[in-house]
Amino acid sequence: MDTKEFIDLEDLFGAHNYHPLDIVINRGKGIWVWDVEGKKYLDFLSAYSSVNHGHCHPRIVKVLKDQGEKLTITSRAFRNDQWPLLAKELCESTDYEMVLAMNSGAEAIETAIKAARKWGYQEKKIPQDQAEIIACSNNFHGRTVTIISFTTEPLYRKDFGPFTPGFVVVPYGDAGALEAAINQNTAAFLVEPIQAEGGIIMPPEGYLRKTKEICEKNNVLFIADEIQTGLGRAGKLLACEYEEVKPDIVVIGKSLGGGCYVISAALSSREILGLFKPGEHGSTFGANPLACALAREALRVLIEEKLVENSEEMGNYFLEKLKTIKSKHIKEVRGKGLLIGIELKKEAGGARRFCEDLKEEGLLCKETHEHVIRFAPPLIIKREDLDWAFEKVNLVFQRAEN
Ligand code: IF1
Repeated sequence: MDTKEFIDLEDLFGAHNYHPLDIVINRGKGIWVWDVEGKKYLDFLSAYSSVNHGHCHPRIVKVLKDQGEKLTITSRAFRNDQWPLLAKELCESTDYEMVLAMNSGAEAIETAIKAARKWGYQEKKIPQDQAEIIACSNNFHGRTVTIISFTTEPLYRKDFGPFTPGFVVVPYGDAGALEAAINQNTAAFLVEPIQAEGGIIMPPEGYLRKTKEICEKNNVLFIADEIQTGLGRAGKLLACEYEEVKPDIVVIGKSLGGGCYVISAALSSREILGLFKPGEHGSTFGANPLACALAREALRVLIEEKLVENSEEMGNYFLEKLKTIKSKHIKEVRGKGLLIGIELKKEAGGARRFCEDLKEEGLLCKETHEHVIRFAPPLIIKREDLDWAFEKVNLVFQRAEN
């Protein structure tokens, strides 16, 4: 079957909840993917940071095979031999006391919300059903009904109500607004260290530290959504490290599964996660031995191959190179580590056409929020591959000048 046949089939039987670039991928290796016509592309999106280790990393695929032949799913009705080891290794490498594993990012965010509410009632003594959680404008935390209850993007909400109460939204980047929104029923503040989907938006310097202090002063939990920014993507193991902030709860996902599987987690203290009692929360697949074995190897690869350091170094290198592009269409180039965005001026006609052009040149990336081209290559990427990518990006912008 060729590209068109696959697309027609997908459009006939698959729900149209996405508008993908028209490339049908059937193979990946490291930073490269191939389409069904055999054409090779540099993956500059990494499945939204799920493939930080590169496609089909040999060490991770080996664990997929070995564990896949040994034991995969047990449910939490029984214990398995991988979860205790992952829990220990994850806590030790992030300096947290306890972890709760789920599957998707949205489920781990839901877990953090439930933990914060429970803490609010049991520890902070908020009256039943009165707990409030403060989130930020322009946030992206997932797609469940509760999570879209506090999105500010109409597209994610329209026709999906009624929504979950108990959320308040304040402008992202404005610590004063957070302080003003806190009351005696506030259980937590939920924030992304960098808003990735929001357009690679970085808050003003000091914002995370300042909001963390405000939370501490008011006995409010600080929850960081590091699903996209964490595990090296933004150049640190956790992006909150840039401001030496240790969240009360941190949520990770995406590349925790090494690009081979799904697993997410909420990490916190014994005081907070210890509040969950048997039966109160869970998931059939959460902490299954296949996911845990893969996450263990993914963590080891991340550390042993120094992917966090590489992300910081290569990110700085590429960001500086991008800043040298002369184009009437570029408003700003910004990012941290290998999470980089080029914001275009409104007159540029949207980021989509640039992504289409880059695809033709063999570079796969995706627009976010109409005017931002997002670059997020696998963290294993080397300087010469970034040089190659830069030539393509530069070419596409020079062509668009006329
Ligand atoms: C889609 C974007 C990325 C996330 C943060 C939680 C979640 C995500 C910070 C939920 C998920 C995804 C979901 C995917 C596209 C994607 C995305 F385009 F929306 F902006 F990555 F940048 N917190 N992000 O980024 O995690 O439940 O999906 O595992 O929904 O189309 P999930």
